[in-house]
Amino acid sequence: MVSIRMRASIRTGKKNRKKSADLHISGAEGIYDRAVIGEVVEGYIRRASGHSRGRPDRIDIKIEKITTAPKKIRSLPVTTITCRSANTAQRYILELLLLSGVSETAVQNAVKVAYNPMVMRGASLMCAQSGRRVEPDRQRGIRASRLGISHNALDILSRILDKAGINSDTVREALVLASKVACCKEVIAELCVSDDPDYTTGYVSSRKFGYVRVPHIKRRGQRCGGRVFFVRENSARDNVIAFLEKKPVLVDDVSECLGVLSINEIIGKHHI
Ligand code: PML
Repeated sequence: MVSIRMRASIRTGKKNRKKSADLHISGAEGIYDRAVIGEVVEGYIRRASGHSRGRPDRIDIKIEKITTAPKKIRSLPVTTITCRSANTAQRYILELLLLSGVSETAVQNAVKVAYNPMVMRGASLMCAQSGRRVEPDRQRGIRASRLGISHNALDILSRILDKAGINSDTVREALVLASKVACCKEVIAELCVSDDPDYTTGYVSSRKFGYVRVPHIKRRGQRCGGRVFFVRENSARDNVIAFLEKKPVLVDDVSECLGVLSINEIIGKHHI
C-alpha cells in the first residue's frame, strides 16, 4: 500500500523571517493500493486545479510506500448539533469540551488558536488541563497524516452521509482525520474551525461524543481557522506526535450517522 498526499498552494510573494509564505488552496490524502496510484493522482490534480479558492501555482504530490500494516479503525459516529447562531455555537463548544474532560482554561486557549486569522499549517497540541501548548513549532503545528479509508468503507460512508445530505469531500475527509486523532489514547478531544471563509460548519470530536458537527461555528466571510488536539496533561508528547503524523491508520469500518440532534440528545447519547 502507499500513502498519497496532495497540497496545492499559491505563492503570495510575502516572506517572513524563515520562509516564503504561501496560500493554501487545497489538500488531500489517503492510503491506497499501488494499482490505483495513477487514477488517484489524476483525481487529486483535477481537484487541486478546480478549487474555488483559486488556481494553484504549485501542486505537491507525495507518494510513499507504507512499510507497516495500517492500524484498522472504525470511523466516529456522526451527528450535527442543532445550532442557529455563532453565539450558541460557542456555548456548545464549551459544553462538549468540558464534558469530554477539557478544562475551561484549555477551551479558552483553544478558541484563540482556532479563530486566529494567522492560520497555522497544522494543529496545535494542547494539554487538556493547563491549556499549555506543546507543539514544537507553533507555525507548522502537528499534521495528522498517513490516514485513509478503504474502498468498501468509503462506499458505505458515502451512502450513509448521502442520506443525511452531507456527503462531501470536506465532511468525509474531516471525519477520517478526526477518527484517526480520536483513536490515539492520549488525545481526549479535538476542536476544528475550517480556514475556508465560506465554510461555517466546524466540529468537536471525541471518543465520548463522536464527531459532532457544529453549524455557525464561525460567521460567513471570517478569515480564520484552526485545529486543536487536546492531550492528557502529562502524555509523552513525542509519542503522540509520532502516532498522529507517522502511524498509518485506515478506516475500514463505519459508524452510524445520527442526523441532527439537540445538545441534550448528544450529551445523553455518549458513546463510551
Ligand atoms: C476543513 O478541512 O477545512 C475542516 C472541515 C470541517 C468539516 C466540518 C463538517 O462539515 O463536518
